[in-house]
Amino acid sequence: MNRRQFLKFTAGTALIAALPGLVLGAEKPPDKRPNFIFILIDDMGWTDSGCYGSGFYETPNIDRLAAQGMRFTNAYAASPVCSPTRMSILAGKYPARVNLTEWIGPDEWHARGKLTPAEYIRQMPLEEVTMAEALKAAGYTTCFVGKWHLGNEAYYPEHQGFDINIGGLHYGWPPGGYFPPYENEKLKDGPEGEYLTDRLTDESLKFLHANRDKPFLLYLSHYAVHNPQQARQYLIEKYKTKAENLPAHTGPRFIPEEKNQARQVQDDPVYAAMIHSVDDSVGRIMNKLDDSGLADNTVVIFMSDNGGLSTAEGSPTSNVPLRAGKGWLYEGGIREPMIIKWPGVTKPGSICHEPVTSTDFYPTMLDIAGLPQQPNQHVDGLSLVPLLRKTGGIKRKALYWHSITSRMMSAKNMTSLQQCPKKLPNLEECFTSGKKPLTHTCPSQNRNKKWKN
Ligand SMILES: [Ca+2]
Repeated sequence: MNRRQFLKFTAGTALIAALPGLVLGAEKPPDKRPNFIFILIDDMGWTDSGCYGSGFYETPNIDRLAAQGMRFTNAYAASPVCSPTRMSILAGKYPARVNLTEWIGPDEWHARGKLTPAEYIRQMPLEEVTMAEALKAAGYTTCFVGKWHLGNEAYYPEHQGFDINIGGLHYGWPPGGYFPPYENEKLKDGPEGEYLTDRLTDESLKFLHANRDKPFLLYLSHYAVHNPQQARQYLIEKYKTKAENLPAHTGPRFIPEEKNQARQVQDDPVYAAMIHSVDDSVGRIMNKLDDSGLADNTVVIFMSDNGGLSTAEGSPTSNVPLRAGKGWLYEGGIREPMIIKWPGVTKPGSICHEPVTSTDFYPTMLDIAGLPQQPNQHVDGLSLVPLLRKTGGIKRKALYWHSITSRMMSAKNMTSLQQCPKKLPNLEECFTSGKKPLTHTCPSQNRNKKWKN
């Protein structure tokens, strides 16, 4: 070995010592950070699935997710309508804190009677560091699929931390309906007969496949089961037959709710068919996780953004035993189905009765990912990890709601406060006992007052 050869050898040895993986071609150790799939359903009511008590809708896959994870019985949306709850999930703040206290739409759609709608902002501000931005900054690939409804194009998902936006618009419903043409500039039309819920699932599966080797956040925000009520015909037929064979309903089909009527029975075939397709979506996602080996390292969260539509716009579902539904600050408007599966941590089939709310996801997901909390951002959220691990409770004195809404469903502006740890009514007992559940709601005197610390 001459001097030149020696220098080359020693330089190479030094490099090998410094970067063994690079020089020897060893594979980079796999990134074991957990993936997240957040499945948000629009307008799905607390009792709209089998595991939450529906005897009409068939949801074997949502029930399977519950059987594999933890099901919450006292989980709340921060608002009884879409946009505010969506902001609360992504920003970890109560809607009143940022004054996004109403679903985003033209003023005339909110004006009711002699009341002037209170002011509210028409977008989630870009200054909010969203859950997606926090995960993206930590190296996660982030994908948004479905309904956004948090501002116009300047505020779309791609400006709020999502690498990919499939179908997310300022609309609060599918502008072209559930079949092509979708009239959605963020989603190319599929073939005739394609169903939107299935398509959004297809897109989600493609994302999962393409990103299976790196940590990701998939935020699948279905347009379903929001109006318009449209579903696959063969499923409608299935539930028509089922409805016709239900035992005769005893008692009123509707009961008064102020100037409205609240549906008391679940037997709408189209709505059932829409729920069925949502359930199929959950099943296909879970199967994909199983088939691709991702299931053990992917946290799956399931939630709805407000209560079931039971007192207006066709009233396709019932939230009994809860009072009222979407748009109201009674329990039917804000209590939600919520399931979290954290593989290896949540005990399969476990149930949690602790009151939790939609602002809690952000700190919870950071905690699960091993990322630092951002207390200045998710100021109204608490990490649910002690509940998921069953190592302790969460320290919260009360939950708060404030809704400026003066709309077709609730004629009043309302605030609500739920004291914790005050014992809540056990609503599962209500199923069997027929007792009328309690509510914690009162009219607001300060409809245009900003949240104060
Ligand atoms: Ca909604």
